[in-house]
Amino acid sequence: MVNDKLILYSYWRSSAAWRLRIALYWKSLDFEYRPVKLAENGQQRGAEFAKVNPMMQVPTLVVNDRILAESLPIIEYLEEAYPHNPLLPKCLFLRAKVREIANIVAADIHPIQNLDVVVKLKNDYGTDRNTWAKYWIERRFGALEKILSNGVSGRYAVGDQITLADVFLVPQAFAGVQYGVDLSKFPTIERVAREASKEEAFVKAHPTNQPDADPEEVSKWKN
Ligand SMILES: N[C@@H](CCC(=O)N[C@@H](CS)C(=O)NCC(=O)O)C(=O)O
Repeated sequence: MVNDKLILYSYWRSSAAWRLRIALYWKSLDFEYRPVKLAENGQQRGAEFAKVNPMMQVPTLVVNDRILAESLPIIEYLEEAYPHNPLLPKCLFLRAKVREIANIVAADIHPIQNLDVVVKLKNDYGTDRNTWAKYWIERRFGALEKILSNGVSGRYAVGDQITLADVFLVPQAFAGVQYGVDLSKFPTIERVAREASKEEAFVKAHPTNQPDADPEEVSKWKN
């Protein structure tokens, strides 16, 4: 396990890859970073990467020549393979709660605003990407805010320890801001995301700190 060779296919701006980077840094695991330049017809659609991941998405993690995709199961794999610095609480109820929050982000928010979806909407139906994404993120954040503020969150999303819930929430909150979401409408989400973002693993995993980050793009970002 300790000698596992890990290769991460990532893109600096990808919020799904950002989740996995946080988990890798949180567990202090060494990995090789391989950038995949995502764009409407980007490198993810090329024959070479499609062989690595037929879903043509990042993140993808190669573990000793064997390929894993999908951020949530990959992080669950890391959690089981490397139990130190856990990202799931011991209490079974809270473990389920953490997974509930991660799953809301992974299954019910992120896919609706993913690149291939918004490109199809724009090209076939003329839908404005920002209006669409902002609507869905705000709608789901409304629910998530109620879940978190109902005795679930502490210093972080679930209680006072960093968990998978923060790993998923922080990149999604950031993506929301880029799409024009006003986080002050969701004070618990804003507070816990801000708090978790201060942790070293979250700082290292931040898009701006990746080797493929594009400073010109960064200068256009909303804070
Ligand atoms: N469910 C996947 C989602 C992965 C995903 O959609 N990644 C995006 C970047 S955030 C991607 O690679 N998009 C490529 C595209 O839409 O063409 C996961 O959790 O890993």
